[in-house]
Amino acid sequence: MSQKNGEGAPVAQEKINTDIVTLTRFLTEEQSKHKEATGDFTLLCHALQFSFKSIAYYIRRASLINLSGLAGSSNSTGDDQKKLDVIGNDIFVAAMRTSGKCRLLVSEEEEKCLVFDENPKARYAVVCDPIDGSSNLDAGVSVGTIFGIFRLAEGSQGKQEELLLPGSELVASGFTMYGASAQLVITMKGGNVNGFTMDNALGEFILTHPDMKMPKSRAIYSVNEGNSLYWQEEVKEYFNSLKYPIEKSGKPYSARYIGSMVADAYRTLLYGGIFAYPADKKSPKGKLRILYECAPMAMVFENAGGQAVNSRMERMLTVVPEHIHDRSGIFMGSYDEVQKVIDVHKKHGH
Ligand code: AHM
Ligand code: MG
Repeated sequence: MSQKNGEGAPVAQEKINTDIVTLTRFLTEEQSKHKEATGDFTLLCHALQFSFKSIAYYIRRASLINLSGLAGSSNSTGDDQKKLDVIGNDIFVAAMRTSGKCRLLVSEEEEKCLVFDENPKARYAVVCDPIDGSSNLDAGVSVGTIFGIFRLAEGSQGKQEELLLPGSELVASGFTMYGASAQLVITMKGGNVNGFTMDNALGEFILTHPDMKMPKSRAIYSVNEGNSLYWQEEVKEYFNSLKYPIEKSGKPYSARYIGSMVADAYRTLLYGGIFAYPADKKSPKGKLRILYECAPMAMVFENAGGQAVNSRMERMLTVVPEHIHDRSGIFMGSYDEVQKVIDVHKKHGH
């Protein structure tokens, strides 16, 4: 085919990647590295993948409904947002139940742990926040799903108490961010962090960010400063030290706070810096949930070369929740940035 003015290059000259690593291919290749693998974990991940795709699809559709809502439709925007929270949870629950590989499921949207008795031989437990940051949905801000996977102990009775585990027991964790495109970040215990981008035309997550490593330091902090009245002195001192550097040559840090953990975490992972939601005098246990928000994120950040600690400066992955919806303060980010918070706390005898 000859190229006419303004018609672009002929197909034969386009650079087409014919050897794409999809999430499905990635999981198959990972499985083949483990001779003992039965394929159960891979099947569970396929079910997870389906729930991410579905949630991404419904979030995009909901935005359209909102647009028509603004133009005078009888649908109240608030109602639709609430429905989307429920839809996200229902999609997740159905995907996990029907995977046949999930015995226990903890969701932020469910008061009790769901026990799938129909899968008594299933060896995995999943913890998740199906749509984190949902208070932002109205404004079209990126929200996401946070997830973690535990392998149940031999002889498990399928009881929710079995999930009061530290994040160091997670076999895999990650999150998706439903933004301009859907991004998926996943890591396995002791492994690399890999980032995938949803190709809507192919309907596949494509490996676009292999072996993600976060910058060792970066002058960006991300925290809800509206809570500073309630912060402990150490926390105030730490953030002040970022804003008012002692050295004359020192530049103050930039502030970036979206208020949607997945979006703040994804930016921090890519650009570096620190994300924090400290425990304070008003919320002595912090806001974010240990099992399905803090621990999965901590594993991603550590495996990408960063650090994550709670408000007592304990390694986040060692924190054991007292109940499935237990909360914790968290500081996570670039290695050197988190070290600065730890050092300020040490000075105060923590
Ligand atoms: P949610 O699980 O009810 O959506 O709340 C969690 C969200 C996080 O995404 C975010 O980091 C935080 O709450 C923001 O809280 P705040 O509005 O207090 O700054
Ligand atoms: Mg949440």
